[in-house]
Amino acid sequence: MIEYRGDMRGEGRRFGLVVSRFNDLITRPLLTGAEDCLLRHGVAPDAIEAVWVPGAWELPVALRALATTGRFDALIALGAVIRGATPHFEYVSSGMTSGIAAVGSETGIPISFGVLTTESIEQAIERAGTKAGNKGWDAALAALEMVSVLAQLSDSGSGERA
Ligand code: INI
Repeated sequence: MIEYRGDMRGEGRRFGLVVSRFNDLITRPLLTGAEDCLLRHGVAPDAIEAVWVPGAWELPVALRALATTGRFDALIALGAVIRGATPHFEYVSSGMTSGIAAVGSETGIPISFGVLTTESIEQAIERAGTKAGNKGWDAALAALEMVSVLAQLSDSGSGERA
């Protein structure tokens, strides 16, 4: 069996992060976690670019703009959609998730999903660097792995053996 497994080495790789300003009490620590993860895995500081957008709804269009620059090996989406009491949550979350998935599949650039969708602010805080870890860090780790595994697949050629 031939297996491909990504590593987490970030040397020479470039990452674009798109982060939502809505709920920035939560999204700033997600960004800090993602950046910290990339730096600790060897990504150069000037190979990380972060773009702020107003809210999670705006993430897909900014991700698409970054994807089409050709500058990035992977992108990371960061945001926090908190349910509260209105149906707005459902519209924002479903538009944002399907939009992000479409950008990834249409451009072929891996996009890590570091957007919290929670019932409460407390649940979001738990996932932004407190007792449930930091989902920004986790999303960055997934991006590193995807870049590596896609590079291996593209190096693997047609599969024909001499
Ligand atoms: N944007 C978020 O990122 N999180 C939310 O919880 C949220 N809620 O609940 O309203 C939210 N709304 C704003 C939305 O993303 C857009 O920025 C806005 O509608 C302007 O297009």
